[in-house]
Amino acid sequence: MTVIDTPDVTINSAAATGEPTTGNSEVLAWVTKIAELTQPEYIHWCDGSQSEWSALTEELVAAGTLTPLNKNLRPGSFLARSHPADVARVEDRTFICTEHQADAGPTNNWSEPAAMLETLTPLFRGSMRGRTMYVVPFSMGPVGGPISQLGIQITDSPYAVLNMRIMTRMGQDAMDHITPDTEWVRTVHSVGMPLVNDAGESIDDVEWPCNDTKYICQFPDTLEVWSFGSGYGGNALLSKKCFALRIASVMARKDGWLAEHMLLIKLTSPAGKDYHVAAAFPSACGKTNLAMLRPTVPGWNVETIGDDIAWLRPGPDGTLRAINPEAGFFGVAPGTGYSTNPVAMDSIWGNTIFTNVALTDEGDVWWEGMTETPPAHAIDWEGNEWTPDSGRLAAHPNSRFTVPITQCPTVAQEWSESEGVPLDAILFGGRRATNVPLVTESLSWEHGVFIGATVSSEKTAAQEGTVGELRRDPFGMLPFCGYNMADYWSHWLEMGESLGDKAPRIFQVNWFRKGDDGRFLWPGFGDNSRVLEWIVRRVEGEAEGQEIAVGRIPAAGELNVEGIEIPAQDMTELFDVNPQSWLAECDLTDEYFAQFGDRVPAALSEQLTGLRSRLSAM
Ligand code: SAT
Ligand code: MN
Repeated sequence: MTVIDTPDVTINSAAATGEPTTGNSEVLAWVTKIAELTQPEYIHWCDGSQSEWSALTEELVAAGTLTPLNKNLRPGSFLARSHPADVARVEDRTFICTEHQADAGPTNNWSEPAAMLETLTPLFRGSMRGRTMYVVPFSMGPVGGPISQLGIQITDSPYAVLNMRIMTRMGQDAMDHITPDTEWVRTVHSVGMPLVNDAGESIDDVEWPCNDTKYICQFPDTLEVWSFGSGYGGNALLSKKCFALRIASVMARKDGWLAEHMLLIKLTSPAGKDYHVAAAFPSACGKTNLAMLRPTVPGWNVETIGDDIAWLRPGPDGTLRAINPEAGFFGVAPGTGYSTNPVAMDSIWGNTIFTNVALTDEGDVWWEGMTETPPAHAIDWEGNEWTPDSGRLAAHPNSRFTVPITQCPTVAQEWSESEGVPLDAILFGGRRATNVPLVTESLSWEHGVFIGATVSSEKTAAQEGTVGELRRDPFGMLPFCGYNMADYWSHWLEMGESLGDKAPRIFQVNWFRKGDDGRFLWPGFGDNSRVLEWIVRRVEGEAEGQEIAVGRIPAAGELNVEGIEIPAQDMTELFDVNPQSWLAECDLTDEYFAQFGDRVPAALSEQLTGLRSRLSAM
């Protein structure tokens, strides 16, 4: 084993290496160690350049992993089809590895770190044989910014490298900032399909290599991620959920900030004043749509800063500052069309990687909901002939587009402001047919944290006066919190205390309330700007609101519904609070909290008691 101090020294006896792009001995030693373990044929140090992008896309087109799309219709864009069993995050294969199980908490899969490394080591041993190992330096947030963090991903997936270049600030600038005294996160990813077997014989590659065995492992104590067996999205782009949420949430707790599953927008009022709003929703509740909202209220403007992850940190002036640590969107394709999200449609005009959507005869992409009329013929996401009569979906329901945020026509100029934007309001929401009003302001920070902690979506359509089966997803973070969820609530409470009167206001929103007849009561989409307008007026002290048992709702006439037809009866139902049904929900909250034992902060138990007594007094 040689220590690399000059570019032309090979990194170990087995692997040839490109020129290392750093002199940082810690990085070099780590890369060497991973190369010795995984035994790649070649080591490529990524610089993030356009020529590197071109070379990698050409290579993947030749390998059949990528299909170039019609240059006239979708320039610079590619389609990837994954293995049909490698299409989404694998929550049951995702582990938080800490010494004590209680630190991972009851909502995470847990393993003791040494035991997990014992499991992982034989899997990674030789896992990159015959492949190129890519060293991918990246920054989450503007390089060198006060809220940003650095990382390196080692991967044997060039598809992951391409996506990382869109989703992060990837390349030499990030590497140059990884100095001996900077903290950086080490992430290792292998698709787990070596091209040389134990007998030393070569094996043919496939278009989408992966392994039936999958592990997505976070080691918060050592700031490491190890991911094995999957090439897909959140399993393979380790900057995203693994680092920016699971690892970062632990870093944030230590250092007094917050790593959140939130979109981030800038709102401008008719008076020309700017406001910044972050919103947490569970997956599939419309975060991307809200991030790209086109307001129907005249004079208001919404600009996009982020659609999935926000890092919030108190700034020098004591306000809570927010950045989007990512640089691209990894959006769900199905359901995205000009009628639902024209901004997203205009963002993906080109330079986009599509995964698991359908390919049209013209060489463009298609998915359910992209256009009203499906193409007469296409190749579906599994590579088979498809017509509207096939009785199958053309695109996988979790098919995705990866696109740089700079292509978003509504991107705010502040999207790359390294100091972050000052937050005025935080929104929590789920998909609730019953109980939860269209908008409610929390009565205090503690009450807001209680609302965040009890976020849920209904699994089954509920009947009148009853609550459907609830899937709890506190803060939309259920699969992404890197430590005990109850400790995370305590951290939120402490953040509120230290922010004091500079803390943003907390609101609960629910676009999905249904009437007795099963109809949505609220038009949603662009009309959600009406709710944002009320929220801003509350922040400005221009709207009084009306305090009810569950929080503060708009007083009669305060919600601007000019220009839309909402029957008076529907308006009443949108804000209706049925005490019996809410008390039943309080019992479910009690049951939910019980799994966290005495780690549940007293302030949240008090909030539950307070809510019950307000409901009982109705
Ligand atoms: O696959 S990702 O985790 O990146 C996207 C998602 O599931 O929200
Ligand atoms: Mn997400």
